[in-house]
Amino acid sequence: MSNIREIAKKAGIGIATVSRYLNDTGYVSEESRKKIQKVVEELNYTPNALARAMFTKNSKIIGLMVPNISNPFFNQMASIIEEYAKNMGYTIFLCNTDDDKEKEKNYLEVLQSHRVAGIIASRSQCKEEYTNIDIPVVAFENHILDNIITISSDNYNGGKMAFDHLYKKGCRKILHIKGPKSFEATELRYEGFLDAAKAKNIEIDFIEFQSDFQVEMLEADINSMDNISDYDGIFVFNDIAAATVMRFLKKRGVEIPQEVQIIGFDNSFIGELLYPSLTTINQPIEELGNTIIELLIKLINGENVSIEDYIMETKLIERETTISANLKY
Ligand code: XLF
Repeated sequence: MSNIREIAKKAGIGIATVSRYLNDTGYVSEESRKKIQKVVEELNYTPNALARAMFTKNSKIIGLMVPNISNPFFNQMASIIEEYAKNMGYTIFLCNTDDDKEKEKNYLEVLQSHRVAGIIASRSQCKEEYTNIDIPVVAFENHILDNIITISSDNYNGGKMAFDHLYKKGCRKILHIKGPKSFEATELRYEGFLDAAKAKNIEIDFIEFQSDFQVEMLEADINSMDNISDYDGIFVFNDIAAATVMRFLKKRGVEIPQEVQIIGFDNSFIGELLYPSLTTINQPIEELGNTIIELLIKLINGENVSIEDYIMETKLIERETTISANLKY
């Protein structure tokens, strides 16, 4: 017998009413409330955390939606958020959306029905779906609605830095491998990169990847690039895609950085594990993760938080995929 049935039977009240009371989803007379509460106490009914959350409307669970958990950047970020949340007494409910609007919509419903205390929406593909949500939400990278805070790195400036670095290292025939159009962050990287190139009168070739990390997809994108070795500099929109590009080049016998220099974006842990190690633009993952969860908890606690864009500084991390000397032309 389920708990709810047991309570209903003992209290002599319909299951629907008990459910309405426990879930706070509709009218229950004062008399029935008292009866149900009495049975709850008699049965020593100890709801699990989730049920307690439904019961008290005050869960200590935070829904963390990530677009791609197999991307090292997002698994690093999830760990940082989890650690901070744990120290504040919260548990993370992890949802992997795969950048899929339908999956995100479903998770949003699940999180609401589980009465989570707050939601972190990373690289959201939805907008109006968030309109009537009465749970605090913060966004990472993609903007959702005007009343939702967005946190991100300074992607535009990061894109500029990536170009300036390749240029300083002597690259003149440059390719940018950009992210999908629905990623606001990588669109800004692309714009920053292009603007910096324009300022130096350099034409950039570019191609667009369909995903930020699904090996088969990245490899399919790369395999269509016959002339990739014609370039002397490549800026790839994130580190994990840069790793795939490096593998492809090395399989073709192209020397990195002697023949082509590569720069990624993220400074996630894989950059240092690659050979040669990856020059990249640092996103301050720790600061981003901590800011996201800190702001969300403030909102949960009803503290005053300014609704604006929170943008964290990016910086260049020089490693072995770009040459060590600055070339002067
Ligand atoms: O959404 C962007 C694309 O990929 C994100 O910041 C990342 O760089 C993480 O790898």
